[in-house]
This record gives sequence, C-alpha cells and structure tokens, in this order.
Amino acid sequence: MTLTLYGGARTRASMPRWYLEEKEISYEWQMLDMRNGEHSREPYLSINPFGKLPALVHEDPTCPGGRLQLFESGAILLYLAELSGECSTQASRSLAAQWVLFANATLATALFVPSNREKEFPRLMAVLNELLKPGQPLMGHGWGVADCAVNAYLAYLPMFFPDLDLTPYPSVQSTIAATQARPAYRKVMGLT
Ligand SMILES: N[C@@H](CCC(=O)N[C@@H](CS)C(=O)NCC(=O)O)C(=O)O
Repeated sequence: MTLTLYGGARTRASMPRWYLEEKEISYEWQMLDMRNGEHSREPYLSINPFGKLPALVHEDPTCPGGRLQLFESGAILLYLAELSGECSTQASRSLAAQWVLFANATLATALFVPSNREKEFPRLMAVLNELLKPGQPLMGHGWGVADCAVNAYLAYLPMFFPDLDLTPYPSVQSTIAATQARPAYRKVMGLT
C-alpha cells in the first residue's frame, strides 16, 4: 500500500502530515509549487478538482478500484485515524469526528474570519482553556487525531497573530508550547 500526501508551503497539509509522522505511518510527500499554480492544473485537479490542498491518495487493493483519493484535511485525518487503528469503536469514531469538525469548522472560523475574532474567539478559548489539561489527550489514552486537529490550530496562533495576548488562557499556552516541542511537529513545520 502507498499513501501519498499532497501539500504546499504553509497549508493545512501540515495537519495530516503531523499525524502521519506522529503515528510513524510511512507515506510519500508531494509538495506542490502553489506559486506556479501547480495545485490549479492537471494532474493535481484529477485528485482534487477544487484545486485545494491537502489531498491524500491511497493505493491499496482493499480500496474500491485499488485506489482512494481524498480531499479536505478533516476527512484525511479521520481516514488516517482509521488506518492507524486509533478509532476502532463507533464512540471513538464519533468523538474523533466531533473534534476534527470542531477544529476545522468552529475553531478555524473563529480564528480566521476577522468578524468572528472579537466575540467567538475569546468564548472558545475560555472553554478550551478549561478542557485542555497539560499532558492529557482530548480523547483516548494517548496523543491522537483530536489533539492533532485542535492543537494544530492553537499552534497557528503565535504564528499568524503574534500580538494576540494569550495570558488569560494558561492551559492553551502550555498546550501550544507542548505542541511546539514535539519532534514530529517540529519536523513537519520545518522547526528542526
Ligand atoms: N477545508 C479545506 C481547506 C483547503 C484550503 O483552502 N486549502 C488552501 C491551503 S491551506 C488552498 O489550497 N488554497 C489554494 C487555493 O484556494 O487556490 C481543508 O481543510 O482541506
């Protein structure tokens, strides 16, 4: 079986790539040159017709037609969580979906849609600050897909909004620091 992850510089491909590295799943990394529009033309459009990154291709005889093509970082993460064996029950699959959807829809919107940042962002941060316990995963017994999705967005905060005051959220701050210290995260973000 071959897994190929397509991404570009500073894209959400870092999320599924981080997961693959943490779980030591072997994969091929295809970095597209977005400045030259490689994501907006063939052959990439045959993988994601919307021309957005990331996308995953899984060549595997057990997939219908021997090959699965997936776009949307959340769908890719959930598929990888299935492959890694992290989500083996209905309840764990549903909780994983809850956190991945929360990260990609609710949290991402609060962060990156400027009109939401004033009200929605502090509201979410206050709750996350209570829920996040340093060293404890959001679900399950070890670092997993929920932590990957949520913590990847939290770790974007100092990158995209360096002036944002996070001191009211000490657990969020510790979570960001713990994320930045993880070797797999550092590798994927080019911090090593
Ligand atoms: N909801 C999608 C968002 C994908 C997305 O917007 N990707 C950006 C990079 S982070 C992209 O490909 N932008 C290029 C473009 O829109 O032309 C996901 O999570 O995968």
